[in-house]
Amino acid sequence: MINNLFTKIAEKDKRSIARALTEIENNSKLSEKIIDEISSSFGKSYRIGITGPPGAGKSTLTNALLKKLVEMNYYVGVIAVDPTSPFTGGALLGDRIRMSEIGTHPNVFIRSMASRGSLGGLTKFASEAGDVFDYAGFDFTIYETVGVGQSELDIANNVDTTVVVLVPESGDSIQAMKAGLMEIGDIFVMNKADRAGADQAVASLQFILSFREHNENSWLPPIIKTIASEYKGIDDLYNKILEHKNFLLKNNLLELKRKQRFKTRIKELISNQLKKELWTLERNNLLDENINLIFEKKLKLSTVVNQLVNSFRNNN
Ligand SMILES: Nc1nc2c(ncn2[C@@H]2O[C@H](COP(=O)(O)OP(=O)(O)O)[C@@H](O)[C@H]2O)c(=O)[nH]1
Ligand SMILES: [Mg+2]
Repeated sequence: MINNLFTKIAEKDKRSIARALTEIENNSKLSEKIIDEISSSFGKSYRIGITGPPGAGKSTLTNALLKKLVEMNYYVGVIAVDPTSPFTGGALLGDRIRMSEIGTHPNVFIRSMASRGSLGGLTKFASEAGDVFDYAGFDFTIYETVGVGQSELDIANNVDTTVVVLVPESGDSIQAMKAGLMEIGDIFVMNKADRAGADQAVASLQFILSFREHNENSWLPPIIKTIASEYKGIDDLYNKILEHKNFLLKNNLLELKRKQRFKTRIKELISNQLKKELWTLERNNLLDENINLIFEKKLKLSTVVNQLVNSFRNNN
């Protein structure tokens, strides 16, 4: 049964891919088996993160990039983690129709996620979904995320190239700087270049980026002007993504990044497992009692910590 599922995924069967993603998302009984199988083949699918403020044009850009990749006969998986995304039904009808059009193309698989639940769960799902696309033999995985919080930084750690999308509105770059987007971008896109002030916005972004730490060996993030709604600048974006990929390959950074991601994931899984085992009802009760004793100055904090750690160790 499950072997049949893997065969089907490897044949890029959309229903089987969807099924695997659902099992993983629901943390079902099968999910562990699926993850074990698919994570053994990681490496082929190139992961692109597209992030930026709401309304910057991330979905429009994703759509345009999808069109370009499909024209080149690539297979692409998309994970959209954006409550306002057309993928999740939050935006204008026109966008939604455009998106679902490309979504029915045989080379494209789109999965949307509302950013509910824990951040850890979100990034776990995002990276495992990437593994499913990888297993299916997809060439690219695109993640669309709203760049406003920690989850985006986590997702940036889980992709190979991070594209930060901004628009020529006053203060947009400053906002992005505050949100930490300046640090994570490998490529910056000034979208809506049809609007006034695009060149000034690029210049001020360039100025801000010049403060980013770099040396002669580091990648200098380019800024690209696009009009995503008119499919303009998309070739540039595509070429810069490939350039960044080649840069990573040339410097042996791609494999390093992937190994690092894998290590972080395994560590997280172990921490979660240990946490579950540690915080039994018994130890939770013990902690409650001891907190009172700390308040009454009858116990030291470090004593309580050591006691709990030791009780865990002795039981294992
Ligand atoms: N003028 C202009 N509008 C654009 C451009 N790209 C996207 N839009 C529009 O901006 C709005 C928000 O785009 P969307 O892709 O949903 O942004 P997201 O929230 O970042 O995903 C939509 O109405 C798009 O049609 C562009 O390059 N120029
Ligand atoms: Mg969107």
